[in-house]
Amino acid sequence: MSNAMPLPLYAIGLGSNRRHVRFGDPRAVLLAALAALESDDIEAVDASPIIASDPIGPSRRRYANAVALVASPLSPPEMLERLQAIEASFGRRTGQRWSARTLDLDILLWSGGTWSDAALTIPHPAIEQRAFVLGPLRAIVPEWQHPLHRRSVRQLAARLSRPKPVDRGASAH
Ligand code: A4P
Ligand code: MG
Repeated sequence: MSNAMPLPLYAIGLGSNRRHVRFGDPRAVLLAALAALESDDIEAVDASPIIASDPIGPSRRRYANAVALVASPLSPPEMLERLQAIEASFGRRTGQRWSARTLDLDILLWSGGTWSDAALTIPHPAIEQRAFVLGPLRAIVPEWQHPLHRRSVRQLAARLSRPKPVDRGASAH
């Protein structure tokens, strides 16, 4: 019976742009985070290569980014809670107060489709705008259909990297 249903799949986005006192540079932080994700109830299925990406937003430091594909019976809120516990365990610098997080873990996609409550939105709303998400995602699940855009990860990545057409809104009529 327990094998009747495949476990839900989650695509988890990993990002870091700070050194960790023990693990080292952001790339090493992500390797440690990938290992920390695995547990009794989270099975690692695949992981993308780790990429270096230019920062989007206020920070000046370059990021390391990756995406992990995991199988887990956890519900989305339970998965978020787990990810936040892992983030917290990476966020502390020895001998100091809690500092800026070294690790950001986001739920990007879930095989159950969509989820929306005050604390959690799946798919992650910024996927389609972020090359540092779509690139690693395409490396492991190119055919995964985004449940709202009805396009595959491969198509979303191609759209993002394509030069934008000139807006001819007014003259189009
Ligand atoms: N939340 C809602 N939906 C989700 C979801 N699908 N997965 C809520 C995870 N969390 C979700 O997140 C704030 C709250 O979002 C959570 O408490 C949860 O209830 P956070 O990670 O604590 O805060 P944040 O990091 O400020 O938000 P977010 O959205 O993760 O930040 P961003 O916008 O992702 O900014 N540039 C590059 N190149 N690479 C990066 O990885 N990352 C950021 C982080 C900015 N620029 C970057 C990168
Ligand atoms: Mg986050």
